[in-house]
Amino acid sequence: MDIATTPQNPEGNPELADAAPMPHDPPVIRREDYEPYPWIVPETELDFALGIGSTRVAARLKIKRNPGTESTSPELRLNGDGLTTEMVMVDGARFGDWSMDEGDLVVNLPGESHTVEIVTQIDPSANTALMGLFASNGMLCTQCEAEGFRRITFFPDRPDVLSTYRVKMSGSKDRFPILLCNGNKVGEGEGDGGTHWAEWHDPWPKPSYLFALVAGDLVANSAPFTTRSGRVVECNVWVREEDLARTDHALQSLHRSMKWDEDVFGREYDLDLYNIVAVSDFNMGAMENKGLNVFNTKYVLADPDTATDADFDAVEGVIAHEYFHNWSGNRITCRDWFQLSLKEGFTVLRDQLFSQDVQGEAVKRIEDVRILRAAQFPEDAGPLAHPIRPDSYREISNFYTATVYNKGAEVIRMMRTLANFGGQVDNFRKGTDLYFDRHDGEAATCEDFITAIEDGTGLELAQFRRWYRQAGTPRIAVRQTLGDDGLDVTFRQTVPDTPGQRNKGAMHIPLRVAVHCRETGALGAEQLIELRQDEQTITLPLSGPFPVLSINRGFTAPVIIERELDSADLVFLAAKDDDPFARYEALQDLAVRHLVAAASQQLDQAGRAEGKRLVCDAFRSILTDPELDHSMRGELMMLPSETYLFEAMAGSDPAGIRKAEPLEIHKEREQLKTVIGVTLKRELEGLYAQVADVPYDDPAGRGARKVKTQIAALFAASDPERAAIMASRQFDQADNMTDRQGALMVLCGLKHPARDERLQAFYDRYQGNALVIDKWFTLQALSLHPDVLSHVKALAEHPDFTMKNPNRVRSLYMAFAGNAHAFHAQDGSGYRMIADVILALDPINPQTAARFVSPLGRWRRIESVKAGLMKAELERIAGTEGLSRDTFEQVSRSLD
Ligand code: 0A1
Ligand code: ZN
Repeated sequence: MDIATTPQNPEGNPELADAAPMPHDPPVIRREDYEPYPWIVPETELDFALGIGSTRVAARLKIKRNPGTESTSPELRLNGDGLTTEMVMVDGARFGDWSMDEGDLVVNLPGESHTVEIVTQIDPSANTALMGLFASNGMLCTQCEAEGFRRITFFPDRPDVLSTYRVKMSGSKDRFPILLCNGNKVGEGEGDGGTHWAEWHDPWPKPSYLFALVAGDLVANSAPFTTRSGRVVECNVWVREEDLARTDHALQSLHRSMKWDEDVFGREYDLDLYNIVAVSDFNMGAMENKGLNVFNTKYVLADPDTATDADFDAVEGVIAHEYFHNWSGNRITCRDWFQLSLKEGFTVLRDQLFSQDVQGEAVKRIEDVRILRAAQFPEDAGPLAHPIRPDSYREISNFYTATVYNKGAEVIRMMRTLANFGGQVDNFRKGTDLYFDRHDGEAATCEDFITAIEDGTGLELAQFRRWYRQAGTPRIAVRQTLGDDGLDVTFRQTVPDTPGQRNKGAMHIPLRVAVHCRETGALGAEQLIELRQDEQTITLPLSGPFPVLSINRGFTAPVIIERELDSADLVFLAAKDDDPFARYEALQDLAVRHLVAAASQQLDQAGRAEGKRLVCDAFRSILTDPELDHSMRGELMMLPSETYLFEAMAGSDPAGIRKAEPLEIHKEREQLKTVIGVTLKRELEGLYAQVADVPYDDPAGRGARKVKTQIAALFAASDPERAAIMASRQFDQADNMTDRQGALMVLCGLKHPARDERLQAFYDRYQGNALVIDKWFTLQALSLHPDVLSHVKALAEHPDFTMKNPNRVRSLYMAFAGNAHAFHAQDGSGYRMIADVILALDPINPQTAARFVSPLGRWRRIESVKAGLMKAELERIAGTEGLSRDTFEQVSRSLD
C-alpha cells in the first residue's frame, strides 16, 4: 500500500488503498464494512473427549435467524481454522448441504430456526501457536481471543455473537484430575477406562473469545470473597503443586481488586466461583475468560526469593486487569475487533487507578508514563502507527498494541480529568455508571462509550473523538511572554502524519498547568486549560516576578511538549515543583536536552560540560532532598531510556532530516552516568550508606532497594572496580530477588571475574525454576557488556533455551532487541539475528514472531547506513515463502 498517494479526507481518517490484493495477500478487514451476523446462537453445547494428542469436539448450536437483520440467505457461515469436519447434523438428522470455504464451514439451512451439530477432531499437542486448545506442561488449556475458538470447533467466531454455554468434558482421571470451564460446575462423575467427566454451565451469555477450558493435574490456593451484597465467591488460584507456595500474593491481589471495583466503580462480581489457572506456555500476559482466567505463570507466581518488587506489582496489576474485565469486557463486550480499545483502554485505566491507590499515585504515574513513552510513542512515530480504534487489519492479533491498550487508557484518563477536575464529586463515575447500565449484556462500540460519558457527565466530546480516529502523538510547541495581565502562553499543536493519515484536525487537549516563581519559590495554583485550536494563546496568572510554567502536570495528556525553558527553570522545577510528575519531567527534559544535543554533535567542549553540570545539579537536589521518600527518589534517579532518547533525537527535527544515532546516544548516556558517578560520589556514597541495609520488610525497604541498585549502576560507569565489589556484596548478602537481580544486572555489564561467578551461582541456585531462569537469560541479553551478541548466540544453544516457549524466547531475544548498543551493532549483526529469529519462529508461533518485527521497523528514523541494513533484513523476511498472516502484515507495513 502506497500511503503517500492514498487519498485523505479532512478528518484525517485513512482511506485504504483500494488496489486489489496480491493473489496470496491475506485480505484486509475494514471497520466500515461491519455488518451484524444474520443468525443468533442462543445456546451452545460442547462435548469434549480430551486427549493431548487427539481431542474430539462435538458441538450442538441452537440457531435462529437474527431479527435485527434483513438477511434471508439460507447460508450459515461458521468460522473454522484448520479443522476437519467429521459430521454435520441439522435438527437431529445427517445433513449433506454444506461445503468448506477457506477453512469455514458453510451450511445451507432450509428454515429460520435449527439445531446444528458438528463433530471435529483436533491435535492439541501439535498446536505450537498456542491459539485454540493446546498442551502445556502436561495439561490442556485454551486461548480463544481473538480468533482461537475457530481452531476448536466451527462457530460464528466474532465478538458480537453471544451465547450461553453448557460444556461436558471427559478425559483420563490420572492425567487430568482437574476439569475446569467457564461458569459453575453442574455435574461430575466417573466414566469408563479410568476416565471421569465434569459438566459446566455458564449462565452469562458470552462471545466465543471468552470461552475457556482447562484440564490437568493442578492444586488450588483458595479463599472466599464476600461481595457487598453478600454473595460468597470461591476464589481459586490453580497451579502445579510445586508452585503452590508462590500463589498467596495473586490470591490477595484478586481479593483487593474485587473490593476496589465495588468501592470505586460500583461493580460487583456475578458468579459464585472465580478460577485463575497459571500456565507456562502463553503468548500474552493473561486472559479474562468468564469465571476462568488463564494466566501466564509470570503474572501469578511470586515470593520474595524468586520475584522482584516489580514482579509483585506486575502480578497485582495483571490480576486486577483481568478481574476488571469482568465488567469492562465481559458483561459489556466489543461489537467487533476494531473496538478493542473499548475494553482494553478502559480496563488498563482501571488497573492503573487501582495500582495508584495500592502502590502510591506519584510513582505509579511516572512508571505508566515511562511505559507509554518506551512502547507507544515509538509505535505512534513508526510504520505501525494506528489510531486507538484502527480502521483496518489483516490479522487482529497484531493490534493488541501499546496504542490500543496504553494510549487507549490515556484517552479515557483525559475524559476523567475533564469530568472531575476541580470538582468535589466523581463526575466521571456518573458516566461510567451510565455506560454499564445502558450497555450491560451488549456488544458495544467506542462510540457508545463516549456517548455514555457525555450523557452521564455533561461533557461535550465532539472534537475529543478525534483521539479515536487520529494516530500519531500530538506535539505542542509552547512559547511564553510576560504580558500585562499575566503570562501569555501560546500553544501550537501539530499532529504528525502517520501511515494513511495526513493533514489532521486539531485535537481537544486538556492540560493541567501552574505558574510558579523562580525567585520567591512561590508555587502557583493549578488550573485546567483545554486546547482546541491549531494555535491559541492563554493568559495564566502569575505567582511572582520570575514565572516558570509547569505544564502537562501529572501527564494530563499523551503529547510531546516542546518548551523553550531556561535550563535554570528546569533545575528549579526538578527541585521544587509540587507536582511529582512535573518534577520528574523537568529532570528528564534536562537530561534529554543535553543528550540529544551531545549525540547530534551540536555541542562544543564547554557546552558538553555545562549540560552535564546542570544535570548533576538537578541530580544533587534529588539525592539530598530530605522530603523525598526513597521510592520517588529511585524514580527520579532514572535517566531517560535509550528508546525515549532515540525518539527525541529523531523527532527533534521537524523536517525529519536529523535521524537517530543509537550508538551515539548510548555513548553519551553512559558518559553522563560516569560524570554523575564521579561528581556526586560523596552524595551517592552517603545515600548508599542509608539504604544498603534496610530490611526487606521495612516500610522503606522497597524504595531503598530501588535506590541501592541505581547507585551501583552509576558507579558501574564511573568506578567499575568499586561497583563490582558493591554489587558482589549486594548479591551475596541478598535475602530477596530484587537485590539479587539488581546486583547481577550491574555485574553483567562489567568485564570482571565476579560477573561469571555470580551468573553461575544464580543459575545453580534457580535451575529448574523457569521464571527465574528467564531472568538469567534476560540479564545477559540486556547487559552493557561489549560482547552481548556472542553471549546471546551462545545462550541460544543452551540446553534450557527453546523456541517453543514464548517467555523463554522473549527473555532472550526481546531483551536483546531492546539493548541498543548490541541490537544496533555497526555491522548489522544484531538486525540479522532478530530477522533470523522471526523466520525461525514464524512457523512455530506466528503471533510471537510478528512481535519481533517492530524493532526492525524503526529503520526510517535512523541514520542511513543502519537504516539500509535494517531494511535489507525486512526485505529478506518479506521475500520468504509461506509467511504467516501475522508476520506478513507487520513486515509489509514496515516496508511500505
Ligand atoms: N484480553 C487479554 C489479552 C490477550 C489477548 C490475546 C491473547 O491471545 C492472543 C491473549 C490475551 C488482556 O487484555 O488481558
Ligand atoms: Zn485486557
